[in-house]
Amino acid sequence: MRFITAGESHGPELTAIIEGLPAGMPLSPEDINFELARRQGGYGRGGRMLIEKDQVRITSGIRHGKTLGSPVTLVVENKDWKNWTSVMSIDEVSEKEKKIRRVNKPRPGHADLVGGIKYQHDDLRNVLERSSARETTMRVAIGAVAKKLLKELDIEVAGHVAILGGIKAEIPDNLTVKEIQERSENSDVRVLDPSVEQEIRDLIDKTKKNGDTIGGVVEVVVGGVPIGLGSYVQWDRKLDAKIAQAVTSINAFKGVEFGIGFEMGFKPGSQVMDEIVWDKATGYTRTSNNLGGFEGGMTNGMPIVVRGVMKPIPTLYKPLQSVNIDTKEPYKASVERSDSTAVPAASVVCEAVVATEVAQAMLEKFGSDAFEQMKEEVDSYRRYTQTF
Ligand code: EPS
Repeated sequence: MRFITAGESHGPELTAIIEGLPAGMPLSPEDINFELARRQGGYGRGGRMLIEKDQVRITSGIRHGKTLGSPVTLVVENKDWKNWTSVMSIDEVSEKEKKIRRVNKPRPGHADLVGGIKYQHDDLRNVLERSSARETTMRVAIGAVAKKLLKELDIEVAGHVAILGGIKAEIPDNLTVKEIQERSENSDVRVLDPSVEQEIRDLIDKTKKNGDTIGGVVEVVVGGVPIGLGSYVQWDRKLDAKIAQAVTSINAFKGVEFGIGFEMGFKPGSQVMDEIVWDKATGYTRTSNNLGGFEGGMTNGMPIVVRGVMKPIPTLYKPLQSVNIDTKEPYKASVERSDSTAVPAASVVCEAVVATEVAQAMLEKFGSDAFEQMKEEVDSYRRYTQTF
């Protein structure tokens, strides 16, 4: 399966094309709209989310509720476009009109300056329109399709916020993937620990009042994964490496870890490796999951546990020092409408990108022309791994 996304933040539409889905897989716009709505929620979102109500239009690849095996095209309209028709016009506009909402004071931490230098853009808006996290809408739409495929194969994905603005939410032991889904869904900051919710909301309010922003850490758990997705035989076939790339490709994500992650640097091997047990009912399992479900770049059958860190959003209402690219004079950076935090939404995006990588790995390992055939192969492989 491969995919590509397109679209500017204030352009007419966002688009994604997905190729390589098996034929005969059930898929409806509701499956995708459900995930799009989840991404739009979360305490701390800015004014734009009051304008948008993301709804997908599927324009190819589905007939009578099932995939055809042909490319699936997804389109989401930007409702805000009607306020930007001249600024974002496809057609040439007058020199005077070109100056409206021109960006010439790059924001530190955003792609503005480097993108402008690289693509020789006189107006840095040409950079920020595409480098905007609006793009994550389509990553979530693609992820919704991936999640649908995984769900049909008894693989479940859940995400939650582990840290927001330095406030740590407890992660109770032994929760099932379903329980993680339910708990984070019931929290407007997507934490599993309700006792810190108010403290987090207060911090978001205070941060907003100060014209500042906060980041955090999100965690995604994938349960029901067969043993042996990905491969140790070549560097670019390791599934944990692919997931790491996918996570750090989300806007503002700067780091990723699996299982107990960077804590491994503080512990001896005897406290890190996950001991192997076998049982007739469950096959091979582990007594712990410190490695987050990966050995040698392959899934080991334990839940995948991956965390990503999101930096605070670089658009600050209390702007930082920057330079005017016209005069080279020191200047305060441009202020664009933004969110004080998007970490709860980012946990939904992280679920989507991880699901996309796992779905791709499933399609690589199992016959992927016809979905019914794929399901049979997955079932038979699961029986094989249990008795190996
Ligand atoms: C974003 C800035 C804001 C966010 C946007 C990402 O948009 P605007 O400039 O229109 O207010 O709301 O996120 C989305 C639109 C979205 O759908 O998540 C940015 O600069 O990255």
